[in-house]
Amino acid sequence: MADDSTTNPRDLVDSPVYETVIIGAGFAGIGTAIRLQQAGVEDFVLIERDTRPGGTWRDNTYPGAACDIPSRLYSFSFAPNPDWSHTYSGSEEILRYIDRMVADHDLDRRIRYRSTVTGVVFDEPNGVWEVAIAGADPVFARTVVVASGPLSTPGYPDIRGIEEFAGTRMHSADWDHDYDFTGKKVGVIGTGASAVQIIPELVDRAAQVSVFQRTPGWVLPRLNPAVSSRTRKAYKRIPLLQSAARTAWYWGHESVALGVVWNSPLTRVVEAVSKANMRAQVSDPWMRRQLTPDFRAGCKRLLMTSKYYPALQKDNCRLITWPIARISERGVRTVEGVEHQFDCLVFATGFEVSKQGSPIPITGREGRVLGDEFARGAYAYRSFAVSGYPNLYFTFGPNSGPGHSSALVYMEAQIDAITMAVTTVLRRGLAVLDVRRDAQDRHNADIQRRLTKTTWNSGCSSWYLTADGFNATMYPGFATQYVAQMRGVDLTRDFTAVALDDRA
Ligand code: N01
Repeated sequence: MADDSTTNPRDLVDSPVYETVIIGAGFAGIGTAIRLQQAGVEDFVLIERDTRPGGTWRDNTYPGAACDIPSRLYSFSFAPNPDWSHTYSGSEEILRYIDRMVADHDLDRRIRYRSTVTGVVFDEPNGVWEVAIAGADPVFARTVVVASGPLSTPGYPDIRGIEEFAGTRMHSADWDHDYDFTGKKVGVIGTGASAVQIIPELVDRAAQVSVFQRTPGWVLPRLNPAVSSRTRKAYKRIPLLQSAARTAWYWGHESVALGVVWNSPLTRVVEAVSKANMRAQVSDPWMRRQLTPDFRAGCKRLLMTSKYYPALQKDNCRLITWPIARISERGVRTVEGVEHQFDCLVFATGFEVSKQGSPIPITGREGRVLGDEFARGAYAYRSFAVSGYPNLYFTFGPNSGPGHSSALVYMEAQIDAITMAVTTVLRRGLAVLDVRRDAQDRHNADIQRRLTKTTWNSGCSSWYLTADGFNATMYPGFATQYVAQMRGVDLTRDFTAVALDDRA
C-alpha cells in the first residue's frame, strides 16, 4: 500500500475504500444508513450476514413474538408510521416497517447480504479499517459502524446433557416453523421476556406444556387495543397528531423510570401494582408463592403481558420450579429425581452477551484488541466511541440500554451522533477522529457512580451484569438525559483529530 499523507484513503489501497461500512442491517444499521444518506453521505455499504434485513425482528419469529413497547415509540421519529394496527406490534408488522424504510430510502442496493464480518482491523498507517468477511475479500472503510446488535447470538444454557436430547430442540431466536406442535409434549426452559410471549401460544397448540422456571419475574399487564381506522386516517392527515401521541408515550415511560431505573420508594409501588395484577390473575396461593419474585422490580427486565398467568393455569400447562439437574435423551431431569419426557424442548434462555459490544473481534491502534481491554467489562465514551479505535462507532455500545423506554429512542440519539462524526470527518478533511482517553474515563466514572443507585445493581443476576457484577449494559437515567448526553458529544473538545494533510 502506498503511504501518501495527502491522499484520500480511497487511493491508498488496491480495494475500494468506502466512506462508511455499517455492520448489520437491523434497526440500527438501517437507521444509520437513512441518516447518513439524508446528510449527503452516499459512499457506504451495509454488510449483513443474513439474506434479508430486519435483525432482531427477522430472527425472533417465535409464536407470539411482539414488542412490549408501544409502536408509536418503538419506531424512528424520522420515519413515522401512521398505519400501526395496534398499540403494541407483533414481529411481522415491525419487520414490514423495516422493509418499508429500506424500500422508501432505496437501501437494498447498498446491502451486501450473506456476508459475515469476521474481524475488523485498523490499518494505522493508512487510517482505514479493514473489514474481513468470511469467504470473501475484505472491504476497507474510513469509518466503521458496529450495528450488529447486543442480543444477536442465541444463548443455550450450560445444562449437563443438553446434547443428548433426542427430540426436537429449538431456541426462541431460531424457531422451527415447520414443526407441528399439535398433540406434542413440550418443555420450555426460561421465563424471561421471550418465554412469557411464547408460552401462551404453545399452550393453545400443544398437548402439554411444562414451564421450567428458575427465577420468577415481575409481571405488569399489557393490554393491546387495536388502532381504529379513523385514528389511522387522522394520523395520516395530521402528522402532528402522531408526534403528539409519541410524545405522550415518551413522557409516560419517563415517569415509569422513577420506579424502575432507580431503587427508590417508587420501586415498591411498581411491585405493589405487579402483586395486585398477580392476585387478580392467579387464584392458587401455591402458584402465587412460586411466581413471586425475590428481587427488586426492574433489576431484571419487567415482563409486560396479560396472557402469561392465564396460560400457566390452563389444564395442559405445568409450572415446574424444581431446579434442573440435567437434560437426558428423553427430556429434563429435575433435582428431586423426576424425569419429565418431551417431544420438543424450547430454549427461551436469552442470548450470548458479548463483552466487547459485538461478537466481532476488533483490533485498533497499536494492535490493541478490544475484547482484551474489555475483559473485566466494556466501557466507551458516551456509549458509542472507544479511545484507540478511531472512526469506529457502536450502536448499543456500553451502557446504552434503557430499562424503561424504547430502545429506538436511544438508538436514534446514537445514530445522530454517528452521523455528526462521519460528516465532520468529511467536512474537515480528517483522516482520524479518536476519542480522548480522559473524556472517556470521566464519562465512565460518572456512569458507574450513578449505576450504584439503580435497580440493576441491587442484587439480582441478569444479562445486564457480567459474572463479576459489572454493569456495562444499562444507562442509569432518563431517556431525556441519554438523548442530551448524545447531543452533547463534543468532537472538538473530547476527540483528537488528525487531518489528512497533517499525517506524518
Ligand atoms: O432472555 P432472558 P429473553 N436453567 O435472558 C432462564 C429482549 N426482549 O430472550 O432469570 C434454567 O431475559 C433465565 O432464568 P434466570 C429484552 O431486552 C425484548 O427472554 O437467569 N433457566 C430466564 O428466565 C430481554 O431482556 C422483547 O434465573 C435458565 C431465561 O432463561 C432480552 O431480549 C421481547 C438457565 C432467559 O431470559 C432477553 O430476553 C423479548 C438455566 N441454566 C425479549 N439459563 C420486547 O418485547 C437461563 N435460564 C422488546
